[in-house]
Amino acid sequence: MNTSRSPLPVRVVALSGGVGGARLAAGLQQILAAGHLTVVVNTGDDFEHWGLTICPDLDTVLYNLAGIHNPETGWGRADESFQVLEEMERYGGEVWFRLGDRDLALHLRRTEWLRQGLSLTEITDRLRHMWAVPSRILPMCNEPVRTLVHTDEGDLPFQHYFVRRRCEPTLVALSFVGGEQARPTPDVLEALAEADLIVFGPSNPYVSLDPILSVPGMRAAIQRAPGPKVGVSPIVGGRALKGPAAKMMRELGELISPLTVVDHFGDLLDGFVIDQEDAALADAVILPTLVTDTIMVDGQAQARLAQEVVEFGLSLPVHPQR
Ligand code: FO1
Repeated sequence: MNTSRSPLPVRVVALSGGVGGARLAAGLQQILAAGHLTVVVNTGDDFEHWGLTICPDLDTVLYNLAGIHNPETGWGRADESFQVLEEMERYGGEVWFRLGDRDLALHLRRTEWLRQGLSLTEITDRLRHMWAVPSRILPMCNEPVRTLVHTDEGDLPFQHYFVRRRCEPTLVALSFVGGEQARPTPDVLEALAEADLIVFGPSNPYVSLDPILSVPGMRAAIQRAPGPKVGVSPIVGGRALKGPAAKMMRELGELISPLTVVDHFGDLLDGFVIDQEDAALADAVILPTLVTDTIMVDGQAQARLAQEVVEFGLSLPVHPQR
Protein backbone atom coordinates (compact mmCIF):
# COMPACT_ATOMS: atom_id res chain seq x y z
CA MET A 1 0.00 0.00 0.00
CA ASN A 2 1.27 3.49 -0.80
CA THR A 3 1.41 4.74 2.78
CA SER A 4 3.47 7.89 2.21
CA ARG A 5 0.91 9.75 0.10
CA SER A 6 -2.87 9.79 -0.27
CA PRO A 7 -4.12 7.85 -3.33
CA LEU A 8 -4.13 10.03 -6.43
CA PRO A 9 -7.58 10.65 -7.96
CA VAL A 10 -6.05 10.55 -11.46
CA ARG A 11 -7.63 8.37 -14.17
CA VAL A 12 -4.78 6.48 -15.85
CA VAL A 13 -4.95 4.08 -18.79
CA ALA A 14 -1.88 1.85 -19.08
CA LEU A 15 -1.15 -0.13 -22.27
CA SER A 16 0.51 -3.39 -21.30
CA GLY A 17 1.89 -6.66 -22.55
CA GLY A 18 3.25 -9.17 -20.09
CA VAL A 19 5.67 -8.89 -17.22
CA GLY A 20 7.18 -5.39 -17.59
CA GLY A 21 3.88 -3.67 -18.21
CA ALA A 22 2.19 -5.70 -15.48
CA ARG A 23 4.80 -4.63 -12.92
CA LEU A 24 4.27 -0.93 -13.67
CA ALA A 25 0.49 -1.49 -13.61
CA ALA A 26 0.85 -2.96 -10.11
CA GLY A 27 2.79 0.15 -9.10
CA LEU A 28 0.11 2.41 -10.58
CA GLN A 29 -2.60 0.50 -8.73
CA GLN A 30 -0.75 1.12 -5.44
CA ILE A 31 -0.62 4.90 -5.85
CA LEU A 32 -3.91 5.69 -7.61
CA ALA A 33 -7.30 5.97 -5.95
CA ALA A 34 -9.29 2.73 -6.25
CA GLY A 35 -10.93 2.33 -9.64
CA HIS A 36 -8.76 4.97 -11.34
CA LEU A 37 -6.49 2.54 -13.20
CA THR A 38 -7.50 0.80 -16.42
CA VAL A 39 -5.03 -1.59 -18.05
CA VAL A 40 -5.52 -2.24 -21.78
CA VAL A 41 -3.82 -5.56 -22.49
CA ASN A 42 -2.31 -7.23 -25.56
CA THR A 43 -4.09 -10.40 -26.66
CA GLY A 44 -1.83 -11.20 -29.62
CA ASP A 45 0.04 -13.78 -27.48
CA ASP A 46 -3.16 -15.77 -26.97
CA PHE A 47 -3.28 -19.29 -28.35
CA GLU A 48 -5.17 -22.59 -28.22
CA HIS A 49 -3.36 -25.21 -26.16
CA TRP A 50 -4.64 -28.50 -24.66
CA GLY A 51 -7.98 -27.54 -26.19
CA LEU A 52 -8.05 -24.39 -24.02
CA THR A 53 -7.85 -20.67 -24.91
CA ILE A 54 -4.78 -19.29 -23.14
CA CYS A 55 -4.41 -15.50 -22.64
CA PRO A 56 -0.93 -15.06 -21.09
CA ASP A 57 -0.76 -11.25 -20.93
CA LEU A 58 -4.29 -10.86 -19.52
CA ASP A 59 -3.41 -13.47 -16.87
CA THR A 60 -0.02 -11.91 -16.09
CA VAL A 61 -1.66 -8.50 -15.53
CA LEU A 62 -4.46 -10.08 -13.45
CA TYR A 63 -2.04 -12.06 -11.27
CA ASN A 64 0.28 -9.07 -10.73
CA LEU A 65 -2.62 -6.75 -9.81
CA ALA A 66 -4.00 -9.43 -7.48
CA GLY A 67 -0.54 -9.97 -5.96
CA ILE A 68 -0.65 -13.72 -6.63
CA HIS A 69 1.93 -13.90 -9.44
CA ASN A 70 5.12 -15.94 -9.32
CA PRO A 71 7.72 -13.33 -8.27
CA GLU A 72 10.62 -15.15 -9.96
CA THR A 73 9.13 -15.42 -13.45
CA GLY A 74 6.59 -12.59 -13.32
CA TRP A 75 4.02 -14.85 -15.00
CA GLY A 76 1.94 -17.74 -13.67
CA ARG A 77 0.84 -18.22 -10.08
CA ALA A 78 2.83 -18.16 -6.85
CA ASP A 79 2.83 -21.38 -4.78
CA GLU A 80 2.11 -23.36 -7.94
CA SER A 81 2.23 -27.13 -8.56
CA PHE A 82 2.47 -29.01 -11.87
CA GLN A 83 0.73 -32.34 -11.24
CA VAL A 84 -1.40 -32.09 -14.38
CA LEU A 85 1.64 -31.16 -16.49
CA GLU A 86 3.49 -34.26 -15.23
CA GLU A 87 0.55 -36.53 -16.04
CA MET A 88 0.10 -34.84 -19.42
CA GLU A 89 3.65 -35.89 -20.32
CA ARG A 90 2.66 -39.51 -19.56
CA TYR A 91 -0.20 -39.16 -22.07
CA GLY A 92 2.03 -37.68 -24.77
CA GLY A 93 0.58 -34.19 -24.51
CA GLU A 94 2.60 -31.04 -25.16
CA VAL A 95 4.55 -29.94 -22.08
CA TRP A 96 6.81 -27.16 -23.45
CA PHE A 97 4.33 -24.52 -22.19
CA ARG A 98 4.29 -24.92 -18.41
CA LEU A 99 0.73 -24.66 -17.18
CA GLY A 100 0.44 -24.96 -13.40
CA ASP A 101 -2.49 -26.57 -11.57
CA ARG A 102 -3.83 -23.35 -10.04
CA ASP A 103 -3.38 -21.52 -13.36
CA LEU A 104 -5.18 -24.32 -15.18
CA ALA A 105 -8.47 -23.71 -13.34
CA LEU A 106 -8.57 -20.22 -14.88
CA HIS A 107 -7.98 -21.52 -18.42
CA LEU A 108 -10.68 -24.17 -17.98
CA ARG A 109 -13.19 -21.63 -16.70
CA ARG A 110 -12.36 -19.02 -19.36
CA THR A 111 -12.69 -21.60 -22.13
CA GLU A 112 -16.05 -22.70 -20.72
CA TRP A 113 -17.28 -19.08 -20.57
CA LEU A 114 -16.06 -18.42 -24.13
CA ARG A 115 -18.00 -21.48 -25.30
CA GLN A 116 -21.09 -20.07 -23.53
CA GLY A 117 -20.66 -16.91 -25.65
CA LEU A 118 -19.26 -14.49 -23.07
CA SER A 119 -16.86 -11.87 -24.43
CA LEU A 120 -13.21 -11.80 -23.36
CA THR A 121 -13.97 -8.40 -21.77
CA GLU A 122 -16.80 -9.81 -19.67
CA ILE A 123 -14.74 -12.86 -18.68
CA THR A 124 -11.75 -10.74 -17.66
CA ASP A 125 -13.99 -8.43 -15.61
CA ARG A 126 -15.49 -11.43 -13.76
CA LEU A 127 -12.01 -12.76 -12.99
CA ARG A 128 -10.65 -9.45 -11.68
CA HIS A 129 -13.69 -9.04 -9.43
CA MET A 130 -13.18 -12.59 -8.11
CA TRP A 131 -9.69 -11.49 -7.03
CA ALA A 132 -11.00 -8.14 -5.67
CA VAL A 133 -8.72 -6.23 -8.07
CA PRO A 134 -9.84 -2.55 -7.90
CA SER A 135 -8.53 -1.76 -11.41
CA ARG A 136 -10.18 -2.52 -14.74
CA ILE A 137 -8.36 -5.02 -16.95
CA LEU A 138 -9.48 -4.72 -20.58
CA PRO A 139 -8.46 -6.89 -23.50
CA MET A 140 -7.54 -4.63 -26.43
CA CYS A 141 -10.40 -6.21 -28.41
CA ASN A 142 -12.83 -9.14 -28.10
CA GLU A 143 -12.01 -10.63 -31.50
CA PRO A 144 -9.14 -13.15 -31.68
CA VAL A 145 -5.86 -11.61 -32.88
CA ARG A 146 -2.80 -13.86 -33.14
CA THR A 147 0.77 -12.59 -33.50
CA LEU A 148 2.55 -14.58 -36.19
CA VAL A 149 6.34 -14.43 -36.09
CA HIS A 150 7.96 -14.63 -39.54
CA THR A 151 11.48 -15.99 -39.02
CA ASP A 152 14.35 -17.35 -41.08
CA GLU A 153 12.97 -20.80 -40.15
CA GLY A 154 9.40 -20.07 -41.27
CA ASP A 155 6.28 -18.69 -39.62
CA LEU A 156 5.77 -19.45 -35.92
CA PRO A 157 2.76 -18.75 -33.69
CA PHE A 158 3.95 -16.40 -30.95
CA GLN A 159 4.24 -18.85 -28.04
CA HIS A 160 6.02 -21.38 -30.25
CA TYR A 161 8.59 -18.66 -31.04
CA PHE A 162 8.76 -17.18 -27.56
CA VAL A 163 8.60 -20.27 -25.32
CA ARG A 164 9.10 -23.39 -27.42
CA ARG A 165 12.01 -21.97 -29.47
CA ARG A 166 13.12 -19.50 -26.78
CA CYS A 167 13.20 -16.68 -29.39
CA GLU A 168 16.20 -18.31 -31.18
CA PRO A 169 15.05 -18.05 -34.84
CA THR A 170 15.96 -14.77 -36.55
CA LEU A 171 13.02 -12.36 -36.73
CA VAL A 172 12.12 -11.23 -40.24
CA ALA A 173 8.69 -9.67 -39.69
CA LEU A 174 5.55 -9.81 -37.58
CA SER A 175 1.89 -9.98 -38.52
CA PHE A 176 -1.24 -9.87 -36.41
CA VAL A 177 -3.61 -12.43 -37.89
CA GLY A 178 -7.27 -11.47 -37.51
CA GLY A 179 -6.34 -7.87 -36.72
CA GLU A 180 -8.31 -6.43 -39.65
CA GLN A 181 -11.57 -7.78 -38.22
CA ALA A 182 -10.77 -6.53 -34.70
CA ARG A 183 -12.07 -3.32 -33.13
CA PRO A 184 -11.21 -1.60 -29.83
CA THR A 185 -13.96 -2.50 -27.37
CA PRO A 186 -16.36 0.25 -26.23
CA ASP A 187 -14.80 -0.05 -22.76
CA VAL A 188 -11.33 0.65 -24.19
CA LEU A 189 -12.56 3.64 -26.23
CA GLU A 190 -14.38 5.07 -23.18
CA ALA A 191 -11.34 4.60 -20.93
CA LEU A 192 -9.05 6.38 -23.42
CA ALA A 193 -11.49 9.26 -23.88
CA GLU A 194 -11.80 9.78 -20.12
CA ALA A 195 -8.14 9.29 -19.19
CA ASP A 196 -6.20 12.06 -17.47
CA LEU A 197 -3.04 10.21 -18.54
CA ILE A 198 -2.16 7.35 -20.91
CA VAL A 199 0.95 5.30 -20.14
CA PHE A 200 2.71 3.05 -22.68
CA GLY A 201 4.16 0.45 -20.30
CA PRO A 202 7.76 -0.85 -20.47
CA SER A 203 6.64 -3.69 -22.73
CA ASN A 204 8.13 -5.03 -25.95
CA PRO A 205 7.20 -2.44 -28.60
CA TYR A 206 6.90 -5.04 -31.38
CA VAL A 207 5.00 -7.96 -29.84
CA SER A 208 3.31 -6.37 -26.82
CA LEU A 209 2.36 -2.79 -27.76
CA ASP A 210 2.18 -2.97 -31.56
CA PRO A 211 -0.61 -5.59 -31.49
CA ILE A 212 -2.64 -3.14 -29.38
CA LEU A 213 -1.86 -0.20 -31.68
CA SER A 214 -2.61 -2.29 -34.77
CA VAL A 215 -6.27 -2.78 -33.83
CA PRO A 216 -8.04 -0.61 -36.45
CA GLY A 217 -9.09 2.65 -34.80
CA MET A 218 -6.86 2.26 -31.74
CA ARG A 219 -4.12 4.67 -32.83
CA ALA A 220 -6.71 7.32 -33.73
CA ALA A 221 -8.48 6.82 -30.38
CA ILE A 222 -5.19 7.29 -28.54
CA GLN A 223 -4.26 10.35 -30.61
CA ARG A 224 -7.60 12.08 -30.00
CA ALA A 225 -7.62 11.18 -26.30
CA PRO A 226 -7.29 14.47 -24.36
CA GLY A 227 -4.76 13.21 -21.79
CA PRO A 228 -1.00 13.29 -22.32
CA LYS A 229 0.70 10.05 -23.45
CA VAL A 230 3.88 8.91 -21.72
CA GLY A 231 6.10 6.02 -22.78
CA VAL A 232 8.41 4.10 -20.45
CA SER A 233 11.47 2.55 -22.09
CA PRO A 234 11.73 -1.25 -21.94
CA ILE A 235 15.37 -0.93 -23.01
CA VAL A 236 17.95 -0.03 -20.35
CA GLY A 237 21.65 0.33 -21.16
CA GLY A 238 21.39 -1.42 -24.53
CA ARG A 239 19.48 -4.45 -23.27
CA ALA A 240 15.90 -5.45 -22.54
CA LEU A 241 15.15 -6.13 -18.89
CA LYS A 242 13.01 -9.08 -19.89
CA GLY A 243 12.29 -10.90 -23.12
CA PRO A 244 13.48 -10.55 -26.71
CA ALA A 245 13.02 -6.81 -27.37
CA ALA A 246 16.77 -6.14 -27.79
CA LYS A 247 17.32 -9.21 -30.01
CA MET A 248 14.32 -8.22 -32.12
CA MET A 249 15.65 -4.67 -32.52
CA ARG A 250 18.99 -5.98 -33.69
CA GLU A 251 17.40 -8.42 -36.14
CA LEU A 252 15.15 -5.65 -37.47
CA GLY A 253 18.28 -3.56 -38.11
CA GLU A 254 17.48 -1.06 -35.35
CA LEU A 255 19.78 0.40 -32.69
CA ILE A 256 19.20 -1.22 -29.30
CA SER A 257 18.31 2.02 -27.60
CA PRO A 258 15.46 3.90 -25.94
CA LEU A 259 15.70 6.23 -28.96
CA THR A 260 14.49 3.38 -31.17
CA VAL A 261 11.41 3.02 -28.98
CA VAL A 262 10.67 6.77 -29.19
CA ASP A 263 10.99 6.67 -32.99
CA HIS A 264 8.85 3.55 -33.15
CA PHE A 265 5.87 5.22 -31.48
CA GLY A 266 6.36 8.40 -33.46
CA ASP A 267 3.94 11.18 -32.74
CA LEU A 268 1.78 9.17 -30.32
CA LEU A 269 3.87 10.21 -27.32
CA ASP A 270 4.08 13.52 -25.44
CA GLY A 271 6.81 12.44 -23.04
CA PHE A 272 9.23 9.58 -22.43
CA VAL A 273 10.82 7.94 -19.38
CA ILE A 274 14.34 6.51 -19.60
CA ASP A 275 16.56 4.87 -17.04
CA GLN A 276 19.35 6.82 -15.34
CA GLU A 277 21.80 4.41 -17.03
CA ASP A 278 20.81 6.09 -20.33
CA ALA A 279 20.89 9.65 -18.96
CA ALA A 280 23.38 10.69 -21.67
CA LEU A 281 20.67 10.01 -24.28
CA ALA A 282 18.14 12.38 -22.71
CA ASP A 283 19.10 15.32 -24.94
CA ALA A 284 18.73 13.13 -28.04
CA VAL A 285 15.13 12.28 -27.15
CA ILE A 286 12.89 14.62 -29.16
CA LEU A 287 10.28 14.61 -26.38
CA PRO A 288 10.23 15.96 -22.84
CA THR A 289 12.12 13.25 -20.94
CA LEU A 290 12.18 12.00 -17.36
CA VAL A 291 15.42 10.30 -16.34
CA THR A 292 15.02 8.04 -13.31
CA ASP A 293 15.58 4.56 -11.89
CA THR A 294 13.17 2.44 -13.94
CA ILE A 295 14.28 -0.94 -12.53
CA MET A 296 11.29 -2.25 -10.58
CA VAL A 297 13.01 -4.63 -8.16
CA ASP A 298 10.08 -4.81 -5.74
CA GLY A 299 6.63 -3.45 -4.98
CA GLN A 300 8.02 -0.27 -3.48
CA ALA A 301 10.10 0.42 -6.59
CA GLN A 302 7.00 -0.19 -8.71
CA ALA A 303 5.04 2.38 -6.69
CA ARG A 304 7.88 4.93 -6.79
CA LEU A 305 8.28 4.66 -10.55
CA ALA A 306 4.51 4.83 -11.00
CA GLN A 307 4.33 7.99 -8.85
CA GLU A 308 7.12 9.64 -10.87
CA VAL A 309 5.55 8.65 -14.19
CA VAL A 310 2.17 10.09 -13.17
CA GLU A 311 3.64 13.34 -11.85
CA PHE A 312 5.80 13.69 -14.97
CA GLY A 313 2.87 12.91 -17.26
CA LEU A 314 0.57 15.45 -15.61
CA SER A 315 3.29 18.11 -15.92
CA LEU A 316 3.43 17.79 -19.71
CA PRO A 317 1.94 20.50 -21.92
CA VAL A 318 -1.19 18.95 -23.39
CA HIS A 319 -1.19 19.11 -27.18
CA PRO A 320 -4.25 20.69 -28.75
CA GLN A 321 -6.62 18.02 -30.07
CA ARG A 322 -4.64 16.55 -32.97
N1 FO1 B 1 6.88 -18.26 -20.50
C1 FO1 B 1 7.92 -19.14 -20.64
O1 FO1 B 1 9.03 -18.70 -20.98
N2 FO1 B 1 7.76 -20.48 -20.41
C2 FO1 B 1 6.58 -21.02 -20.06
O2 FO1 B 1 6.48 -22.24 -19.89
C3 FO1 B 1 5.47 -20.12 -19.87
C4 FO1 B 1 4.23 -20.58 -19.44
C5 FO1 B 1 3.20 -19.65 -19.20
C6 FO1 B 1 1.97 -20.06 -18.69
C7 FO1 B 1 0.96 -19.15 -18.46
C8 FO1 B 1 1.17 -17.79 -18.73
O3 FO1 B 1 0.19 -16.89 -18.48
C9 FO1 B 1 2.40 -17.34 -19.22
C10 FO1 B 1 3.42 -18.27 -19.46
N3 FO1 B 1 4.66 -17.86 -19.94
C11 FO1 B 1 5.68 -18.74 -20.11
C12 FO1 B 1 4.91 -16.44 -20.25
C13 FO1 B 1 4.35 -16.05 -21.60
O4 FO1 B 1 4.80 -16.86 -22.65
C14 FO1 B 1 4.75 -14.59 -21.85
O5 FO1 B 1 4.58 -13.92 -20.66
C15 FO1 B 1 3.88 -13.77 -22.77
O6 FO1 B 1 3.24 -14.45 -23.72
C16 FO1 B 1 4.77 -12.65 -23.31
O7 FO1 B 1 4.72 -11.61 -22.42
